[in-house]
Amino acid sequence: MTSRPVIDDLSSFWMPFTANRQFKAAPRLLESAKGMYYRTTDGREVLDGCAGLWCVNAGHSRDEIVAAITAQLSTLDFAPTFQMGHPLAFEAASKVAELMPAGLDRIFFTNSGSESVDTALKIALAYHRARGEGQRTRLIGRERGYHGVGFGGISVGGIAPNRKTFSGALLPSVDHLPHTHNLEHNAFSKGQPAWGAHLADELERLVTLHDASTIAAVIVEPVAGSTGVLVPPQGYLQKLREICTKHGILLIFDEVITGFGRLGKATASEYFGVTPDLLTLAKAINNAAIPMGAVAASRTIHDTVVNNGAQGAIELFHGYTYSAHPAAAAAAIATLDLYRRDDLFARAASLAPVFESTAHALRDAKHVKDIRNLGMVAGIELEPRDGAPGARAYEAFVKCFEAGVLVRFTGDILAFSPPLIVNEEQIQHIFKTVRDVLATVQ
Ligand code: PXG
Ligand code: PLP
Repeated sequence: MTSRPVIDDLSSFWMPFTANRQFKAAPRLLESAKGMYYRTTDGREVLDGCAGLWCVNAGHSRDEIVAAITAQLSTLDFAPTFQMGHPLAFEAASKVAELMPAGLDRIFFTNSGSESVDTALKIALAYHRARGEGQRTRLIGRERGYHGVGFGGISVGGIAPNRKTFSGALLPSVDHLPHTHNLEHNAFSKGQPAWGAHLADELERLVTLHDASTIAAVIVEPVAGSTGVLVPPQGYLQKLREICTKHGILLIFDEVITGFGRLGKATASEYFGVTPDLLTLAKAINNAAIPMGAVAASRTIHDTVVNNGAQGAIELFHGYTYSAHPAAAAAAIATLDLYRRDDLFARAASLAPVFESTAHALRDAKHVKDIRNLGMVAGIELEPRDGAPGARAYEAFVKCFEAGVLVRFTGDILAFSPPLIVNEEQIQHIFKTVRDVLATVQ
């Protein structure tokens, strides 16, 4: 591939979730990618330890996906899906539905995880209204939850900096469960921690406080990703499911990160054996080749909303210009075929034990305070530097990048979620690089 000159004006692009001034003073630019590797604008190979942003589960620039998108763009670039359709939209929905837990086979397409979350919250309200319980408008999220950046998502979300600036304009009638993270009880847990299922009982407290008749839905990430890999305690999700069912509250699993093989099954729902009523997707749905997200709804929810509309009337006043965009739909079909052909979810399941032991081998590395993992996700929490929270993990992230390994960091937690095509040697290399880097970090 020919190298283009690095652009010298970085000022126009206002970068998302970035320290803009710091970045532009010392940029890190990626120019191409193939399989497990990025290539930087200065020609260095960087092993991808986090699947881009937890999204490129089949590895980069896969020929089958690229070919599907290219062919689609020259055949049908765009078609409306408001009162119109195109075949790939329906085919992509059927393929997604096949991978969902039994009963969640009605698929609403969006363009991102944030849109999926806001869509799921709105569907929950629409469902209750359609069945004559329109007073159920309260939404329950969880501390430390990340549900994207829409007003709905930050309202149910529980990451303080994402909410603070906008606190006066968040949705009314929202409450939060406590998060499940507890190092006193669960430090260095491998897989699901033993302690903490009782934290789901806090939902009963919120039901008593607000009354079930006011609560529409509970939304949680089955495994919280963005906030630093928080693995649910054994039995916790089952309990949440029981309490929601008992009180007629919808359970939404935000599977934007866990969707499509991250835990070794298509969904976390399948992995844990707990079925929500609504399930949000994005990221790996089409290997992140074109923006796309989706909400999988139970047939009951779909039928209640759709069958309650008057004949000839729109049943749900919601949708995006690019819902089921032809190129995104083509990419999704090609991606889901690829996952199946290469048996990537089973591959993730079979790599998970090596991934776990390799991650936990860093227990005695400098600054390490906790290591946690499930499937092909791991988090390494560092002792924060005195008076400078986040600075140590940032330094580790930059040094790893310079050493040729891309990791994510959030606060003082390093997160790992490589493409599912990763091999054992690459897993060893990722964690060895982190160990070596941590030894040099102040
Ligand atoms: N829900 C969950 C559970 C997510 O992880 C979103 C919603 C929002 O998706 P969009 O496509 O609107 O970004 C996410 C996104 C990180 C990181 O490094 C995580 C996300 C996005 C960017 C960075 O932890 N998660
Ligand atoms: N703003 C304006 C003025 C619009 O016309 C539209 C869509 O028609 C939107 C926002 C929403 O855009 P999208 O459908 O891509 O979410």
